[in-house]
Amino acid sequence: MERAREGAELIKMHIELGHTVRLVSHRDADGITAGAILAKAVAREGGSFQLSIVKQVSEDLIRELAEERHEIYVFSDLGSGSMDLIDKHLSFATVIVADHHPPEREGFSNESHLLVNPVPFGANSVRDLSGSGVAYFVAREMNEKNRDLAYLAIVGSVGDMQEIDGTFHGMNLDIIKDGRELGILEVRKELRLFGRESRPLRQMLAYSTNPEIPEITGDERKAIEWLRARGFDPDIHYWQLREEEKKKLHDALVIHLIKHGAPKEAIDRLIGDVVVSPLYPEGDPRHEAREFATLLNATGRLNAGTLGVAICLGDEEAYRKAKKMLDDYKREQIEVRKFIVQNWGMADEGEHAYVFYAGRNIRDTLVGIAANMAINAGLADPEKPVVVIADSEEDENLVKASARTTEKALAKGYHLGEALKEVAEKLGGEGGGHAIAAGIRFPKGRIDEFIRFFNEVLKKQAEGRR
Ligand SMILES: [Mn+2]
Repeated sequence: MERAREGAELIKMHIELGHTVRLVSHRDADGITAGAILAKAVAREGGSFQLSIVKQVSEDLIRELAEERHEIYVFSDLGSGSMDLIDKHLSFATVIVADHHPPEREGFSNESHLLVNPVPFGANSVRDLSGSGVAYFVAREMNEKNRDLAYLAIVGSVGDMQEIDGTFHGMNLDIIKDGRELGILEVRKELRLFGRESRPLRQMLAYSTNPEIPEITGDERKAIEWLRARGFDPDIHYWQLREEEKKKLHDALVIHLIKHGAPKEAIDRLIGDVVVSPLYPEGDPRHEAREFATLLNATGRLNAGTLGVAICLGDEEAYRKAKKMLDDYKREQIEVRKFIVQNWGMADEGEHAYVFYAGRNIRDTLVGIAANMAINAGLADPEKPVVVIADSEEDENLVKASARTTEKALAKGYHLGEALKEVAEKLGGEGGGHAIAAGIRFPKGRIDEFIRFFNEVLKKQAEGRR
């Protein structure tokens, strides 16, 4: 808290001097809420800010930020792993790192740089406080009024799954206390499956992956049957249930899980802390912390993190825009699935891999998702890797491809990242990645060669294994 106070003082001092506060935050829900909290706090003091939401800190990013020549930089939900880079390039400015990731060192040696991070003081970075929580305490030290940002801080915490075991811990509890006192959030003991606000019960159960519900996850018809047999309307939303109906549903699910031998851990986590906020109406994804966090995460992944920040700051237009983006994205995914299912006959099935060339029918950013769909939809033998290729949107002479496979196939000795790297060298392209998921770009005219080389390299890998 002492560090948070120092950070707050520094920010306020720079605001008084008329300096623009340069905010840089991570692009997940935790980072987006952290950025929003700090932006709001600066604006509340009459200051101006400039904000970026970024995927990660690199030396290039820090160099670019340095070229902007600001007097003060505040990093949130990132920066603790880049303290040396910050010292190296931003020595001329005040820098505050408000973060919860384990830091490189316990503090900066440069006197104008300040680390606000609970980890060196004994906090557990994955459950006691998130980046949004650190930002919240800095904001609260700037102005008592910023207590009204407690719900946003908890949305970030939930985004980082700090209550994964079913309850909040550490300094998260102080934030919850603030929010409760102000009447802007409530913690309930409820069903922790995703979709309390926006999914009908049949989908809330059928899409449940954490935990998986035996015989129901992945099968909406089964979910409907199961709900009807217990007297529930499958089309109703969880938030619409009366308290005694919620209790009845919880009991039925627990019995179902026990009957199917689910691990005790899964059963314990089924019911737990669920945070809702009366700031938003029931049925609105922003009403419940997990749905809010999921919406923000999606804006980040679609490179629209600042839209997420605007949503946090109460911009209704931004909220509508983000929802439309998400709907479009989901619709596009459904279309990709349809295309690949209907045209799978075009796939080249080699001895070691399937290669599916989609041309312009699948966007080059969705080839990885498409490859996974081919596996999950049962089109491909799960022991054979799948590659989906699409024309590059940036360069008409290139194609972009993603390879995906299963753990089962990896047991044969395949490493897709290494395979694509090797193939890329032969084709004059760029490739690489993980064993189970990898990508490549290469000249469009060489697809036939790609198919041959890729099968050959996989064969070599499998033989090396034997
Ligand atoms: Mn975080």
